[in-house]
Amino acid sequence: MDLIKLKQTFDAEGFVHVKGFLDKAQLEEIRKNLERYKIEVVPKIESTLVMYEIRNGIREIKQLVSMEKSDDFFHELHISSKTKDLAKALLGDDVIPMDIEHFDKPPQIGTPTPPHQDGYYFCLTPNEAVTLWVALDDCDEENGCLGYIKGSHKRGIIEHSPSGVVGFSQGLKKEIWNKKDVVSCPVKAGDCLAHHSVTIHFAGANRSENRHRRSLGFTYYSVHTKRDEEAFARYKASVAEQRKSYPEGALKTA
Ligand SMILES: O=C(O)CCC(=O)C(=O)O
Repeated sequence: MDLIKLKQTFDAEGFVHVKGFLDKAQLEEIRKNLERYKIEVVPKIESTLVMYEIRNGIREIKQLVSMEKSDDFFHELHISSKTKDLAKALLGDDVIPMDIEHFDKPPQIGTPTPPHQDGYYFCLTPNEAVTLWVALDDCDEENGCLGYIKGSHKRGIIEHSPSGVVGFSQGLKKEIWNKKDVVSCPVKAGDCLAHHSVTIHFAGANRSENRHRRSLGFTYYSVHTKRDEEAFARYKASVAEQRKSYPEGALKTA
């Protein structure tokens, strides 16, 4: 991995595609532990940490939040040099590991991810953070790969509004970008897409017959940033309010 080149692309475009970030054995180990986590850990954790997609009588996990807090394997992965060194190189700073989240778009029922900036959720000043989105399946436009707005990390944080989407509570309502800057990012299982916390990104629905679109998102903040506690409290209140209108079963029952 040429970290200097990756940082140049990250700084210029707000995201970068790292091909073959995980080797076959690492990918298999993570997939195996994800399945173990769903069976052993999910039944024990609080309901807000597990979100489901529900449609046509089918209910499947769509997101698992803060996995590093409830499980040693994911905790070790979060602080491992594999992911942390990439985050450090891209931000050009020491980093604090914040969160590991699992995202799935189950086949046929996985809904779109609204366009958003992670930084709107993080509420940091300055907004210096990175998400390493590591694909656990091959992803393309049919099963809902990520898309980015190239260069949008230079625009600062834009006002979001409640989206009503389970797990992505805030979104950008209008398309306030140029079509030529939209980059769709198909990836292979084991690849990593790294995006800056101010980069606008989104994903389509999973329209495939039987292909899951699983990933892990590793979030790291720069050590030189601070959370704006007032803004964060407003964000949390909005999430809590929206949870009341989530469909029955979208969160795990205790
Ligand atoms: O997986 C997705 O659809 C969205 C992921 C995302 O928004 C993120 O990792 O910041």
